Amino acid sequence: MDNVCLAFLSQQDPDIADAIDGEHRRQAEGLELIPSENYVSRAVREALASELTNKYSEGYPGKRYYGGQEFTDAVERLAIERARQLFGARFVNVQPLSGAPANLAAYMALLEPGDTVLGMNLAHGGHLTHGHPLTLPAKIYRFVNYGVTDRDSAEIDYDALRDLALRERPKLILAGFSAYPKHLQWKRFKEIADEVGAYTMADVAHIAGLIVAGVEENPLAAGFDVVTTTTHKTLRGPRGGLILTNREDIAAVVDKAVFPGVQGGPHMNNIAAKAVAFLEAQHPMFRDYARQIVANARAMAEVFAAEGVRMVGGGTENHLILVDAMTSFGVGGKEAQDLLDDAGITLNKNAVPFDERKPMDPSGIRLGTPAMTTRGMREKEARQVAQWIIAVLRAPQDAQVRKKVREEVRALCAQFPIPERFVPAV
Ligand code: DSN
Repeated sequence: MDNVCLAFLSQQDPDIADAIDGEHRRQAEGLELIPSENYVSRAVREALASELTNKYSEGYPGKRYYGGQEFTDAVERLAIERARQLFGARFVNVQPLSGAPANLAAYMALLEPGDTVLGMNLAHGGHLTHGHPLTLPAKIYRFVNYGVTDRDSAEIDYDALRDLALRERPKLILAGFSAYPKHLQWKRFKEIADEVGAYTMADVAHIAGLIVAGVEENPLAAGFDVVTTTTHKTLRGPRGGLILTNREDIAAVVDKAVFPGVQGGPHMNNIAAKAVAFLEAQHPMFRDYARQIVANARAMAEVFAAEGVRMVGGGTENHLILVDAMTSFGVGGKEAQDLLDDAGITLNKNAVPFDERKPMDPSGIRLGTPAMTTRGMREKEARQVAQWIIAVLRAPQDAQVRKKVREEVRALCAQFPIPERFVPAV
């Protein structure tokens, strides 16, 4: 067993222990390029595995329904205070279990059933929870989609968004993405929302780590009413969510929406792990990591551009790249994902704007640099990874190419082991 933390589990439940050990090895030996994934520190995992998982703590610090809260209150207060400092927010709710419940609670706080929301089209880089018809929010509220200008520039069409807002008179304008390689223009969103009297909400799940490091602009500084995020992407914490606001009136309704509106007892082990990750993110080393994420993504994009690979928007301004695999290599997104998996490189298939293929087998692949940057890889390695991707996708029939890349990937990963800690011990 490679994973030294499974002493009890391996004796009691070898099946689960073996599966976890396999995942441990997969992560250690493979190159992780899914832009929403990362590695947490050992300290975060210790908090996650702690006795706090045993405790029920419905309510908020100082206002719980059950007894025995002296330590849970301390944990949640620390998590709130650290998140406030990190994001420059007056009010933070640290209880959302992940991004989807955070968004649902934010909608519940701001909207009445039937209200209109403008959210970015999933097919243009938005997110399922921003109004996809299969989701609960879309059954409660009336979502109208906006998108990008055209196939090539792939910039949000802010003029069309303004026209849509004037026509639809939304109660809320939502900015955020899961596959968009450009900066969001928070001020444009805010101006349009102000013109029609709408609330502004930013879902910064992908770029939260870049925001707290000052690499991306903070929508709260642009006057946004509410910001939601996950904690496990660039922010490099445990799986979880957050809701932030500078408005006291909104903070009060957000707290009621999270509990009892959407959730029951908070997962206190998870909140402790968030607090640990926030302390790590306050360290100056986190800023270096965030800057390097963007530098690595640019280095990869430069190789793709030089080799004539088509990227949505022509490159990247953040941590992620959308490659049009179909146009560039004649290989669909699903096949590209599988071929690269076979070569030890994990990323995900993804639609490109105005994609003519189906969502389950779109034209694109989405890749990002947060996890490889956490391992300490820099531009030189990023350029090498881009060359490997090109080599595999240019030779889809050639298993020898994939075998060679897999061996080289494993050798590179051995040189850059997943770190156990990101900040010095105190
Ligand atoms: N599944 C996440 C992502 O990969 O972007 C978003 O929820």
